[in-house]
Amino acid sequence: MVQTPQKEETVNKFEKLKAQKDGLMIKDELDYFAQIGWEAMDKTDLEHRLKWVGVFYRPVTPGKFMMRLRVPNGILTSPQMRVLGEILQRYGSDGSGDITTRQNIQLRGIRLEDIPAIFTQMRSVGLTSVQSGMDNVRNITGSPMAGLDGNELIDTRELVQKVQDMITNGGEGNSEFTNLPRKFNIAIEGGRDNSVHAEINDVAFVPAYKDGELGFNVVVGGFFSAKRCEAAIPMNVWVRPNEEVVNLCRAILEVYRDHGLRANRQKSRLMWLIDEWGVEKFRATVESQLGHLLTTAADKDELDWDKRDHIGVYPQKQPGMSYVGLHIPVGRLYAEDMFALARIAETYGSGEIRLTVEQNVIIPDVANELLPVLLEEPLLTKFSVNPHGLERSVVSCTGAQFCNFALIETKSRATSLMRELSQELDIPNSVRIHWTGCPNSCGQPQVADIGLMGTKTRKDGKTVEGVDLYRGGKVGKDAHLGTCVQKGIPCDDLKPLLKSILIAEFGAVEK
Ligand code: SRM
Ligand code: SF4
Repeated sequence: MVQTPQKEETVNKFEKLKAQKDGLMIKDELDYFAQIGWEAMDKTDLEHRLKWVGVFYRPVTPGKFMMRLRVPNGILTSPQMRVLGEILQRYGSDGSGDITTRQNIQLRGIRLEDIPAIFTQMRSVGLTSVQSGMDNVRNITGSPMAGLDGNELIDTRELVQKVQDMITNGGEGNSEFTNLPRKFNIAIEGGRDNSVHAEINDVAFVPAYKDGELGFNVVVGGFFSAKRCEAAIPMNVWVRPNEEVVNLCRAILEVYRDHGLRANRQKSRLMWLIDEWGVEKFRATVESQLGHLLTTAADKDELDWDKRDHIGVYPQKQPGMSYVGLHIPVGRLYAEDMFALARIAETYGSGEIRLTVEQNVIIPDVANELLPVLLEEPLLTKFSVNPHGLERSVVSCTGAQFCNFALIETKSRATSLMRELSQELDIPNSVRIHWTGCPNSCGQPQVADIGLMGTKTRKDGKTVEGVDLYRGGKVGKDAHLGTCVQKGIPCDDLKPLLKSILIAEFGAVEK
């Protein structure tokens, strides 16, 4: 069962609040909160515990909450997308939705008094937001092409769902895993191109053949934080693509919950425990938690392709079918976009809508003869299948519009700067540019060709918004993290700098 920290003097504020009342208990108080209103709520419940049900108080927009869902493997049905649109519609211009860097959706503008009704609506279509914030396991990512890709090795969909169900008790909440030392990220990759960024997860499964049998090698400890960023390291374990994955996730989470470091929140992610123990002891402790020995890792994994962005039209393994990847600028959706996506998915596809960690959308299962009509849909002028190379691969975290950690505005700045640059430059290939508003790195600048991390800097004697420049992030096969190469560039000076990098290194030419 849930462990609380051993020594009184080592207890930080967050451990105290979890020990006082488990965040999940909030679930039974939502009707009451809706009656009394957010201003009358206990401050700790408001600012922290609500996150256990995926509801985030936003100090930037008091009274308008953010709701973070869980979208396992990034797959939604059109009725689910329509329900999300209906929820947002109520909030008019305040209501928007963002596709996140974990293949997930966050809704904005939500009022506390509506939350009980929203949860009822969500439950009616099988959606949950439980355990999506604070010291819980985040949305579990999986191959966006699962079940569609002719070159796929393992279909990740059922596995991701099973792991989520284990952790969340089928979406209802599971107090076994609501008091982890810190957040926890899990990814399951079934293809060759490492579409989930396995290396930046606390636990990731990557396809590998062991003695001719297909399963997963397991890597552990990847994470980003303001203090430290690390790529995951091999756990020297191989598992079959079945219950073994679920059981291993459970055992790792139990070990992390019961032994993870809790004194200093800056040193609580899984890698800090692995540092302290060494990976051999970590592995042995997981084995004893499981009650059996684990199989040693296969010599090599099968991640041997460059990463694909899935934007455009591509054939599926099902004959006569294609999937259509739409570019959603910085992941932002409004209610009417959600309704249009739901309609398009039903009219031309199987009703399924998939999300990617690049904050884009895939409509699968489109019969090839319907493609010409689909490509004429008005929505595709907004969400292009063929965006300019500079707009195509922009990823951005939330930034100052809604996030109180932000040091700069990101989404609107990223959109306008990339639009300006794409009007001035021709470029042969897309360039992966990731914006993140602060060192927490939600926008993953370390995986980008060009990563931009918000900071404050000085210009003409004044403090201004600026960025630290990251370079060298490599994704797909042989992924490795980029590093900071230049600090404190005022945002006003960024355009000429980016232009010179794009011309010198990415083959861009002035129009
Ligand atoms: Fe994040 C905290 C947004 C992916 C590292 N992240 C936050 C908060 C909750 C802070 C807050 O309370 O305001 C942000 C909410 C802002 C808002 O209103 O949207 C926030 N993180 C996001 C999202 C929405 C960025 C996006 O625009 O896509 C992503 C939601 C993912 C999801 O669906 O669950 C998001 N965050 C990430 C990632 C990327 C990833 O998972 O691949 C990271 C780095 C990877 C990692 O965690 O190892 C990330 N977020 C953080 C951290 C630093 C964690 C640490 O160990 O220190 C924080 C701060 C914290 O947890 O204390 C943070
Ligand atoms: Fe907020 Fe910073 Fe994360 Fe951006 S990187 S969403 S600014 S916490």
